[in-house]
Amino acid sequence: MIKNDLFLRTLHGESTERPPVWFMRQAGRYLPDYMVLKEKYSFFERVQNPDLARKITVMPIDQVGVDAAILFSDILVIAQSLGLQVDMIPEKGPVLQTATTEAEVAALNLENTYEFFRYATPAIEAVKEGLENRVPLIGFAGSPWTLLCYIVQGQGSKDFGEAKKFILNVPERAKVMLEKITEATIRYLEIQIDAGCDVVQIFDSWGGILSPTMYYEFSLPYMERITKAVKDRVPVILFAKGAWYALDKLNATGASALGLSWTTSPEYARKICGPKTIFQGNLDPATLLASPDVVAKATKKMIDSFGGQNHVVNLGHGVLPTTRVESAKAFVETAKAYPY
Ligand code: 1CP
Repeated sequence: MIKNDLFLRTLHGESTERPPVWFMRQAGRYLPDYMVLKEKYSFFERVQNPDLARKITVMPIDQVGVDAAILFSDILVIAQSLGLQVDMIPEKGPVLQTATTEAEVAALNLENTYEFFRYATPAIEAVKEGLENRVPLIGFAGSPWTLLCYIVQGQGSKDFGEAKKFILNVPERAKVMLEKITEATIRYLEIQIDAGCDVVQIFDSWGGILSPTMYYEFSLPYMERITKAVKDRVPVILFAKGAWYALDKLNATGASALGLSWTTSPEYARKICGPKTIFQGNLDPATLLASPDVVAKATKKMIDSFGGQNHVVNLGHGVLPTTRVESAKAFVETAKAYPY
């Protein structure tokens, strides 16, 4: 039914003629046409208005030729669905109403999930229409730990010290919060799948700032629950940035593929998980700041080091806002010209 199903075939473990390619944060950030819409409409208008969500999500398919689309939205919608105010401040990033006290955590509201996400179904249906079955659509959510980071810290941070202090000082309260986020996330992913998302990815962007012991207690079990809840419906990709030490355990969750950040070598990942695990990644996003010929060489070398097959070509984290379209295209075209 989907014309270019290279990405889906790879996630199902089939051997393919070449690796599929897409990149994290491809739907916003750097395309000039996106910048025009960014000037005109607020962030959540772009997410919730079906016509804008469709335009933005489809843009990288038409303009850079990737093999999969990722829904234009944000991981922080889960915080909104729990009743917290989220403001996207231009040039600064998100600022959230925090929840840290016992009463604030108890007030995180799971009653309103379906009402809050009423916008999502028409938005996703519009995106699917815009894609005309050309490529699969990836739905996504943040991991519960990564959401807790923002809900406790109230904004981005280099070390998320407040979030770590919270799980250390009041671990039981933290687990109440993680449970609620997990439940809201499962519901939201089900909505995305019902509306037509073909694959889902969980972004554990701040997984790698935890020690292994803390990771196994505060992140992994919740990612595993989410994976088990939806994996029989669509393939699940787990991207735990920097959590190289947990690859074996992430691999045992039943996820279809594991995303790798650029600080994990493909050789190491293969040694831990074996040749059958499907990896996604992992070019350093800063590489795309270089000239197109440098990008092409680095991309080819990266693909070589995965050893052929069972690989989705991607970056090791989101594309940087200053990336030039020519360099993004060189990345995509190198993957497309890579014969197995
Ligand atoms: O108006 C704007 O352009 C604001 C910038 C922006 C955009 C384009 C934000 C604020 N979110 C998004 C979209 C977004 N976020 C997508 C959509 C698809 C795409 O761009 O391809 C996705 C998948 C995300 C996911 C996301 N949001 C993550 C996980 C991935 C990652 O990069 O680690 C995280 C951590 C966020 C939080 C967030 N939202 C926005 C910003 C600037 C941030 C980071 C805040 C910080 O920690 O400093």
